[in-house]
Amino acid sequence: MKVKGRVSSSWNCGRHVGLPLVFILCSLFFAAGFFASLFLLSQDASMSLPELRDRTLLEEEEEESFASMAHGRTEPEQCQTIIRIAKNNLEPSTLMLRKGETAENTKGIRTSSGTFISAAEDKTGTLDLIEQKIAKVTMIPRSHGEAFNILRYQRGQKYDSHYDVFNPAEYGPQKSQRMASFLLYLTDVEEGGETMFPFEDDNVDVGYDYKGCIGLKVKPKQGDALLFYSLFPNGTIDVSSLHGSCPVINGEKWVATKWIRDQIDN
Ligand SMILES: O=C(O)CCC(=O)C(=O)O
Repeated sequence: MKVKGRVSSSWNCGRHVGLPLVFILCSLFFAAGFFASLFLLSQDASMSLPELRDRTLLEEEEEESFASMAHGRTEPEQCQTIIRIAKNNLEPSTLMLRKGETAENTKGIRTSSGTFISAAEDKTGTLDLIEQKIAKVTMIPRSHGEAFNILRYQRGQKYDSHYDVFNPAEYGPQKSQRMASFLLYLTDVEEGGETMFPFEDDNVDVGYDYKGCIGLKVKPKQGDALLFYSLFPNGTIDVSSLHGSCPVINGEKWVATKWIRDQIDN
């Protein structure tokens, strides 16, 4: 009771300093809070992901994170080179089909264009350098990586949420699995085109509309890279790795994806 009395007396300062001053101060506090929250909301969601670096240097708590980011580690010229070599070979992106699925009944799920290029095919040596860096940060040998899938999303194009691993119960027996995915953003995107993780941090919503653009959204920025794992060390699927690409609203999105398998990729 005593404490209560003291608190209420301090809040009654309006009687001494006058209501107009109290009103002005309250308005100032409200405005400051309002603009601070707008500023925080406008921050890139990737800020909450730990920095991607040599994994031996990760703090214990960061090791538990399912995804991490590297900011601006690839030069704009290198990004441009990759786009230039991919540009003339683009074809509509395809999907691995589950039992019962056909190209027709899955139309619209993945609407980007893309092409596969291995580091050996790139005479400029750019993909070779990037592949070396990927092997270093993931500590998984290059022989486990598939060829780069270079993707272009134009306005309105997207990839609905999906897993990169192929659950044998849905896709049949698999020789190996995509255990990790490394995405290198080759362009900024004016609006939209975020990589989204609807179930980030095990925040699983079974009623989720898998076509929605929700959850943790990573805004593409040229030269940034995103790494996430789809399998736990015991080989089971991490549900948090559900991800997709929100539709591009303005601009064009280019991204180089490297899928890394749990076995040598032939
Ligand atoms: O484009 C993206 O941001 C995500 C790409 C993706 O999900 C994939 O290639 O599996």
